[in-house]
Amino acid sequence: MRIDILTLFPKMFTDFSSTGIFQRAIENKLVELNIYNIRDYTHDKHHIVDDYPYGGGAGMVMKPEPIFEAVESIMQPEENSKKVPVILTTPRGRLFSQEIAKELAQNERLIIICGHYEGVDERIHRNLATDEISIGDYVLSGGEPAAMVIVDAVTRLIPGVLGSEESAKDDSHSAGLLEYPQYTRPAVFRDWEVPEILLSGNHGEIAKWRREQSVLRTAERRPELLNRADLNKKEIEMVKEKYENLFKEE
Ligand code: 6GU
Repeated sequence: MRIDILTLFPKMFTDFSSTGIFQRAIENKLVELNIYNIRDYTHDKHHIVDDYPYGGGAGMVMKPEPIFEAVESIMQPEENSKKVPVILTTPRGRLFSQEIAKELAQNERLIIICGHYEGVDERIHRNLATDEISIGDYVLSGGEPAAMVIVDAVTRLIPGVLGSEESAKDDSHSAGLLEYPQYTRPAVFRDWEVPEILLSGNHGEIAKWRREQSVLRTAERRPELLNRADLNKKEIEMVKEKYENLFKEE
């Protein structure tokens, strides 16, 4: 997958792309990450990328010309450029999720424009972006951290990016449930013991315990996720039972 990021702060991406799974994914040619400085697509002496909002008000607005020019120039050699999603990171976008990550991972190319919270000219929203994504209900001063979140979540879904030992299939959210507790050695640390079942070697029982832990943890912390999770009758009973018990103790 080729990912092109348009930003006013290209330096923010240097460590990001040269660390951990990206470095390996890039070396193995599974991912190509290109960072473009929007300022390089201006033609005036001062390389101006923002301007005052028409109608007045606080803050500056990102100008349309350099962003349109940047997107059009990096799409240039591509015959199927109409199929390349152009994602604008913005707090008013659709809320990012594992589902959206899976959807984006199907593409051969992605273009991500890092917006800034004062806003980008509406013509970028309407006539250039094909998708608008927010990573949560809070305000960031720029879309760069959001772009990193999207790129991280998407690239780890590309076949071959994760080694088998890092398999993504048990991760929190992949089955609509939070992840079960993980332990490593030592078996006893400061009097805190690893649950006995994990030392038993009984893989069937371990899998059962983990699933149960995932369900209970999700019920406790993110009950709204349970509606869409695939629970069987026994699991639904278990959640109800535990919740009743919790209420009784209080
Ligand atoms: Cl994508 N951008 C900004 N500026 N703030 C955000 C966001 C994005 N998602 C949540 N808050």
